[in-house]
Amino acid sequence: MKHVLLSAVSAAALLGATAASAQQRVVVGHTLSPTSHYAVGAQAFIAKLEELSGGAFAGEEAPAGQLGGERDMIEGLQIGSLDVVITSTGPMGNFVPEFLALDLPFLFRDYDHARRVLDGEIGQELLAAVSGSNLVGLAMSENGFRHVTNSQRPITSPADLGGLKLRTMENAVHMAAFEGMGASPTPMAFPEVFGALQQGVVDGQENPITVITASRFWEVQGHVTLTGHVYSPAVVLASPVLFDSLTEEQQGWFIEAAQASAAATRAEVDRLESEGVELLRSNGMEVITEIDRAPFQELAAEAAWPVYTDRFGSEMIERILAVE
Ligand code: EAX
Repeated sequence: MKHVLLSAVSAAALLGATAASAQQRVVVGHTLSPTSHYAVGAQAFIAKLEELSGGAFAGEEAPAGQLGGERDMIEGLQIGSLDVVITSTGPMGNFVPEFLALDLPFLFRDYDHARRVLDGEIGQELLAAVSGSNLVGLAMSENGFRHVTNSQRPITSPADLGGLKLRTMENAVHMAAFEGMGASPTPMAFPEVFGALQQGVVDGQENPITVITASRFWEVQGHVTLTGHVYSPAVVLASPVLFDSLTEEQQGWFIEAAQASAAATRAEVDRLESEGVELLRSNGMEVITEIDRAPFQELAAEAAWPVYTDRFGSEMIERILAVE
C-alpha cells in the first residue's frame, strides 16, 4: 500500500515536472496598483519573457502588495518562495548596504542624471553587489523623485514639517533626512500606508507623483509640495533559487525582460510627470510646485549623508555627483 501511494506521489510529481518544463510559471510581484508604472513594467517583463522564450515561461503579475510589502517580498526571493519582484530601493539597504547611497536626499540633480548613473558603471556595480546577498539583480528600474503629501497644511519650509507624523520607507537614510528636516518619521511597509493615512495614524507620506496617482492618495491627503527631496530608484530582482535553475540562455531572457520592464516603467514615469500635477489638482489636491529647496536640502543632507558616509565614506557619492 505504502509503495502504491509512493508511486502515485512520484507520478504526480513527474507529471508536474513535465508540465513545468513545458511551461514554467513566473510570478512578478510589486506593491502598486494594477494601473501603476510598476504594473506597466511587470507587464512589459512578462511580454518580453514570453516572447523570448517562445512561451516556455508564462508570467503572472501579482500587484498591490498581494504578496506582501517590499521587504517581505525581498525576503521571499531569498528563500525562493517568490520569483521576480519590482521594488523601490527603499528597503534594499537592509539587504545590500551599498544601495543606501542611492537613497541619499538631494543627490541626483534630475531624471537624466539619475538614469545615466543607473545605466552606467555604478548601476552595473550595484546590480552585481546584489548577488552577495542571496538575491539576483536583473535591472535598475525607476520609481521617481519623491514629494511630500499631508493632511494638515501646505508645506513651504522645513518649519511646516515640524511635528508632522510622516510615514517613510524602512530606510535609515530617509528616516534621518526627515528627522533632520523636523518631521517625526514613522517607517512603514507600503501596503499599510493608505489605511494609516486614512485613520490618521500618520499625517503625511512622501512618494513620487506616479505613486501618489496610482494610490489615489488624494482621497486622504489634501496637500502636496513638490519637494523632490530624493530620487527613488527601483530594481527588478529575481530569486536565486529560480535563477540558478535556469540555463545561461534562459538567464539572458530574464535580464532582457527586466531591461524591457525598466524602459517601459521609465516611459510611464515620464508620461505621469508631465500630466501628474494637473491630475493631482483635478482630484482636489492643493499642489505647491515652487519652493525654496535650499533649507530642506541643508537640513536633510546634514542629517542623512553621515548615516551613509560614516560607514562607507564618500567615494560613491563623489562618483555619482561627477556623472554629467
Ligand atoms: O515602490 O514604499 C514606498 O513608498 C515606495 O515608493 C512604493 O511602494 C513603490
